[in-house]
Amino acid sequence: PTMISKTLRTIIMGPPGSGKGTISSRIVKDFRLKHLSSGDLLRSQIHNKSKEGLQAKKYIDSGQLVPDNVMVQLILNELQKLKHDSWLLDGFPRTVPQAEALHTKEPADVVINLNVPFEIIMSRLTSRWTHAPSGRIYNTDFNPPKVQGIDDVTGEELIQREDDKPETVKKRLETYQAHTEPVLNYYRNLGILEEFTGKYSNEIWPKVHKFLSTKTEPLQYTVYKFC
Ligand code: G5P
Ligand code: MG
Repeated sequence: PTMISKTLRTIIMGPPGSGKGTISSRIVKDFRLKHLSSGDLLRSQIHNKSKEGLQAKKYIDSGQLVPDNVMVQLILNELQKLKHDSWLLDGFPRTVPQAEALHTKEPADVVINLNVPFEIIMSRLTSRWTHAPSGRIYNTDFNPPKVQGIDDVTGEELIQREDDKPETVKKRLETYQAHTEPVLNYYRNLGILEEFTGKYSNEIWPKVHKFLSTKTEPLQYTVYKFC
């Protein structure tokens, strides 16, 4: 008999620097899900100098949230293109009104929360290097590029995100506590929140893989050395 595979709609949440991008790239390697990162999308809009990008830049650079109406429109528009796909949404929703708008139009099946202690986040972000066009992430301690300052895949330059300066990171963490933590309760009440606690992505990853494998067939399981 042919297996009928239903689409799986997933959200990944967690404070800034908790490893959403890191875990997402592992998920899309091992499962048939399309990754949509609100931050990567905004940064590519800024790079292309689009109207939304120019509007968003001042909020991002100061560690504040882009207004809900802009974000909701942007993300729902992208999700329209993924109607028949399984997806993994990273960085959205970040406020209760965003969560409500998403729930009305494109409800998620599961929400993964990365519960990483605040103390260890600060140093991660200040040593992060990013390949802006693809969103590929490196860290001078955790996963350095083969050549310093250069993307492994394209050979292009890596940049430090404008909002990874210590003062801005502090502001982002405050914004998270004020606006995004309440979203966890929203999903807890819907009964679809799954929490993963740990200090390291390599500690969290096997648990995420195991959990997602109960929801959809994995393509493979990639093991990462613990460090
Ligand atoms: P973003 O882009 O969504 P944040 O702040 O939510 O930004 P961020 O910073 O991208 O999240 P992350 O994806 O959770 O963090 O973490 P990551 O990049 O994978 O890991 C962070 C660093 O730690 C990397 O260098 C990685 O290599 C390293 N690392 C990972 N695991 C480990 C480990 O185990 N050990 C060690 N030592 N290192 C590790 O949003 C940016 C802005 O866009 C706007 C807002 O202004 C926001 O501030 N925005 C929105 N505004 C309104 N509504 C929305 N929905 C919005 N979405 C975005
Ligand atoms: Mg990210």
